[in-house]
Amino acid sequence: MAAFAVSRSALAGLPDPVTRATPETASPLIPDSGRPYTPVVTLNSWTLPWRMNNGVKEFHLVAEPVVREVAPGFKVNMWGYNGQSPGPTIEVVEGDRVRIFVTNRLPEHTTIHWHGQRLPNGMDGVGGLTQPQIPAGKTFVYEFEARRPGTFMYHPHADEMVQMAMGMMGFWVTHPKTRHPHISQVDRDFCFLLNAFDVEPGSRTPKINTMTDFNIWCWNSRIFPAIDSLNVRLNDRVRIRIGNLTMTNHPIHLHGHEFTVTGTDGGPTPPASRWPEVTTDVAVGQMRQIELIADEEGDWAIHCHKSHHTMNAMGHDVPTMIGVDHRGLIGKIQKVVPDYMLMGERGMADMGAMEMPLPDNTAPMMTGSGQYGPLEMGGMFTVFKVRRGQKPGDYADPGPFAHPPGTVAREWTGETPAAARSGTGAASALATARAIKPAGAKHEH
Ligand SMILES: [Cu+2]
Repeated sequence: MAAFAVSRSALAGLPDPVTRATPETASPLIPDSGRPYTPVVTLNSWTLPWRMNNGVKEFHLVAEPVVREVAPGFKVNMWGYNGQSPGPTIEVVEGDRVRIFVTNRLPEHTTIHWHGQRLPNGMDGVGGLTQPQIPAGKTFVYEFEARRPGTFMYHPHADEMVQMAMGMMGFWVTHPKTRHPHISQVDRDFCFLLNAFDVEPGSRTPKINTMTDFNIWCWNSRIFPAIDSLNVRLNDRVRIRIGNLTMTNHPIHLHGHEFTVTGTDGGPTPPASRWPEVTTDVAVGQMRQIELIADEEGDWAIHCHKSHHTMNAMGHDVPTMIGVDHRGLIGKIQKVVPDYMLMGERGMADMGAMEMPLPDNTAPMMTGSGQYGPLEMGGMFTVFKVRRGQKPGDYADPGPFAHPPGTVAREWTGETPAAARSGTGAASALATARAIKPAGAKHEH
């Protein structure tokens, strides 16, 4: 209870903290005061409203325990800000004077570090080094000028291993105040954080001492198919900002388009330094912003390319059974263990469709269905939906792509020509060499 003892009088004069109860993607927050800008859309999250006070933008963040719906039917006890993990995105404009009140409703002290910002050293948020810790129940205030435009994030620099493993983090975007030569104006601007948790199947609270062996790979504390799709209009210029607060790197891959990396947490990259990519690695503690013209209609996958990161929690001790012939064996086992089920004899794709009994509050390992069946995906995966008919400013999910006739891979029912094999080349040359080797010849090096 002590953690909730922030009295009304202690909060007098502060902006009321705004909280949010749902994990849906909020509409972009159109600025109603201060300099104008084109707002971002934070996947399965929202932007924190502010108030202007004598020319200063005032925000109020509340660090507190939250329950995050990571996927329908799978809720996790986390720590976050203003009702959610991650916390709300903070959007300001280059040159803004920013004042952020931070109320600590956690059971232990915290701080907030403003990753990537130019600011006075004492506003950098490193507990013990640049400021005293914010004790449980207290409110501190940070104030600085948002000096350079770019893509940033915020997170505690206090009991970091625990607090970040529990989901404390948020996005920060500083928009340019005028046209910037290295920052293009885009039609859609998305952002999300890469984060990871270790939640045992059937439990509700992350294990906080896990170093690398996480099992829930999230974008903004959500897993596929609960990560909203990125819905754009054909030929939109699109920017996607990604920050990594997990303990490993994530090669983020977009299908069907090339993009360029136009910025890092260090700021916009000079155009002469850019080259086309379809995958960009986002290392630990890094931010990348990518840009592209969405000029191919369709439902394009966007995902981490580490295949274990596009799955949800699974047993780690499952042996590889591909190619093992179990015929005859399974019936014998089922006489003793009636629920015995065989996994993976022909690969593990069947898992995507299988209705396995799962412990309560557990996400299926591979899931999500498209118009052609199960995707066999989880974790860090969603869909980039490009549509001719998507209205400007409309972020609603347009549903599955209607493929033009004759443009979907299909079963071949005609004559099947003999497959060419490479074995007539190198392998037979080797066989010939062996054949002509005199018996008893020694190895030469
Ligand atoms: Cu990954």
